[in-house]
Amino acid sequence: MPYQDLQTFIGDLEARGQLKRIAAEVDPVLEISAIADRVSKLPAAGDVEPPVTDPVHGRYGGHALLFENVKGSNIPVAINLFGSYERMRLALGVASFDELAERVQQLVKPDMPTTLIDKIKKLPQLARLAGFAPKVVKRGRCQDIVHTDDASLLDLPIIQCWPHDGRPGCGGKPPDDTTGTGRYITFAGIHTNDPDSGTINVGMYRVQVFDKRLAALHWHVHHDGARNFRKYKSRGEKMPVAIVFGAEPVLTYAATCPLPPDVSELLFAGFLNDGGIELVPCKTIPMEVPANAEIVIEGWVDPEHTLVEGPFGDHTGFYSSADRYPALHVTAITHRENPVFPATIVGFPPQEDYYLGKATERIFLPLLQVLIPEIIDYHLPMFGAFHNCVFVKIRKEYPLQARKVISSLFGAGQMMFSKMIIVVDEHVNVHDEQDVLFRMGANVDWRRDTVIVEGPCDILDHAAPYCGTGAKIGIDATRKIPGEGVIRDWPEELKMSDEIIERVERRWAEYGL
Ligand SMILES: Cc1cc2nc3c(=O)[nH]c(=O)nc-3n(C[C@H](O)[C@H](O)[C@H](O)COP(=O)(O)O)c2cc1C
Ligand SMILES: [Mn+2]
Repeated sequence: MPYQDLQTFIGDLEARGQLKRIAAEVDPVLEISAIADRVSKLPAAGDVEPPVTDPVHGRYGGHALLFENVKGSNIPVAINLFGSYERMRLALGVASFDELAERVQQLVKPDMPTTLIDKIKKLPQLARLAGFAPKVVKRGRCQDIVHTDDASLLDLPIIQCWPHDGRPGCGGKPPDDTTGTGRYITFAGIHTNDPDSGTINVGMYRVQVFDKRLAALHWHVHHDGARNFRKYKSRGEKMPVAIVFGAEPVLTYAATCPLPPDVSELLFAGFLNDGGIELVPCKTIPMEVPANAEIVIEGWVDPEHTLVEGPFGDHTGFYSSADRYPALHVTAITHRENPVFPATIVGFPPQEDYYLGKATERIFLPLLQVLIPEIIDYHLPMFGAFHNCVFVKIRKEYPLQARKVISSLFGAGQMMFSKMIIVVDEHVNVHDEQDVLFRMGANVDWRRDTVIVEGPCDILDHAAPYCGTGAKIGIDATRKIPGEGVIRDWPEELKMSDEIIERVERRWAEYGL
């Protein structure tokens, strides 16, 4: 079973030699970030398990870090906890991501019960599904200590990641009413709800601190937090928001997952946890939060009040521009007796977020296959920073099937942000970047085999002509067959005969090589 709270996870990482404590005093402004950035580029701590097919596996990640002495706060800061394949696997409590992919596949398998006996057989499975729903309990350690009138964001060890963060004018819009500190909450689950259904959404969005009780919430227009916000705004009502640090590590991961809008991350975390997440009611807002969390910030968003948020050194490797985002008015901060404050930084890859993305790549493959069954596998290369590049391997059975896959991906949830999709045939190793780019070089006629379409883009894509919209390219690097435009005789790929390969294998020692 996965860890039930952040500190158990931290303790186990330490026992496994995956975590280092830093006793020296460090500044939350830039210093922690610079250390974490450097560590994330070191070889991964511990023994590297071989089965992962990613060339990045083991090369980066260093250790998880626990800063015990952070200037200006008595709360320690944990960073890079999920920042390697090994730690990401531990956070999810599995031996490999494929184990979870298999469980997801079982869940979506379209074998509807037809007979009464079949229905009865399915009952235990349905009962287990019901067991994944969150459960409300009376007391939670996240409320050991409650600050209301004396609550201050400035008491938390909130970090500044990059030098121009929160300084409009540096790659952003000119300053106006910004008094932002440049300090950002970076690794928390932002709890909002749908005012129609009450369903709680948990999304990981950065939050800039402006003052003791004022912050700005950077949820992208395409994400569920923004969707819930629009509903409150259209009702003319203020919106309750809770910012949650820690809790079950599977929930931190779930907050980054591309789930459909009406599927709560709490339910998905319950599935990953193999048991519902325990929740407690907040003290000052109508919202429920994980009982096992370290720290919770409660507050209200006034739909008419925005702040100039950003710029922020982002996972693209560039600063994302300043823009107006909703203001959060803090009403309470609750926490455990001795809490730990989790943070992350994003920047030039690889960083911690790379491994969160890789877990999602594996775990969500079965769901993508329900939508697009000819997909055998896919790979999001590190240099693509999630949205810039996707390699897809398909079983091609009819002309222009790669185009169909490209169009489907441009319409599939958060895959719609993909800026470049390269499709290859089933015998290609889609995780081998050389192999994929070799096919692209060899098999593509740029006029015949590419498609450029306009559509929604990632908000952080600074090359897109407008914020959030632009062009994406699909590249068909598969072998061409009749019906796919003008093709001459398509040559066979080189392959030695099996008989000779077998002979050379048998005689290898004889050659003295
Ligand atoms: C470290 C990290 C930081 C992120 N920061 C943001 C952010 O500031 N704003 C945002 O909209 N999405 C951000 N994301 C992406 C969302 O968490 C992700 O797309 C999630 O699926 C959104 O969930 P939702 O659709 O329920 O809102 C971040 C992801 C990670 C891993
Ligand atoms: Mn969601």
